[in-house]
Amino acid sequence: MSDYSNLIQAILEGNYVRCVELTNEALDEGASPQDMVSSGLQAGMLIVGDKFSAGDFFIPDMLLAARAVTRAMEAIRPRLSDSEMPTLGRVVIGTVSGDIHDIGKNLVAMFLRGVGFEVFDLGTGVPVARFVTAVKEHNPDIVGMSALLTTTMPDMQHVIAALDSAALLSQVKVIVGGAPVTQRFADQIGADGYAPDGGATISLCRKLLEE
Ligand code: B12
Repeated sequence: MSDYSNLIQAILEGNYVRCVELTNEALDEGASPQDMVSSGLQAGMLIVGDKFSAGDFFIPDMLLAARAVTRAMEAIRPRLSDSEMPTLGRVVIGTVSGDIHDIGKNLVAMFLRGVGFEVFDLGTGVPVARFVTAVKEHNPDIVGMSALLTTTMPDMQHVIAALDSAALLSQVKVIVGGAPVTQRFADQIGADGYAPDGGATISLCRKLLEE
């Protein structure tokens, strides 16, 4: 395994030019693309997530780091087939029906992609039935729902009930989030987890997949 400390430093600095340079240099020197993704890019993004959760990083820092990782990933992609791409798991995510807020949901999706989850983003105003068909289509490990309105939060429970009726609930872990959502609400509706931000969502998803 190579030393990716410079690459990780460039990610933390949000320096995408340096990040792509270091990626290409390492590839030219024969570094393994898989190793670079998992020990370099994903490892760097995990640190970014922790710093965001700890309040040391803010949304702009996170966006810059995510851009650096995305650009480096673009350089690596042609050298990896889909099956070689290290993936931590599959996540279907969407904002529930009647709700058009997507900034937080997009951030969460970006965080998860950054650390190596395969994310299927269903967008906003996602009807209950669409979550169910998406689980059948994509066979995810995790279903994530976002709600920013107190009036749309109850839909999360409807999705859980619909997954249960379709006998799909035992196959997935359900996580919920959004400004009005709390751990208490998540427990009440029978969700498997709640996270207050993107960094915490990474830890939550990793923990749920270890169970
Ligand atoms: C931006 C915004 C809008 C934008 C949305 C743009 C967009 N593309 O998203 C616009 C202007 C369109 C909008 C519209 C409306 N809005 Co608005 N909006 C906001 C505002 C100011 C910020 C939301 C935001 O983006 N925050 C930043 C992100 C990063 O934070 P976040 O969403 O909470 O996400 C983080 C976490 O919650 C978590 N997370 C989020 N999703 C998920 C999912 C999972 C699975 C997990 C684990 C974690 C997680 O991680 C994220 C990243 O750290 C909030 C105020 C607020 N303080 O929340 C009001 C707010 C949510 N809106 C509100 C309202 C009322 C509306 C409208 C009804 C207004 C109107 N009368 O038309 C409409 C709703 C239309 C609809 N049907 O949805 C109210 C809701 C009140 C309530 N109690 O329900 C709020 C609270 C404002 C207020 N104080 O009154 N809004």
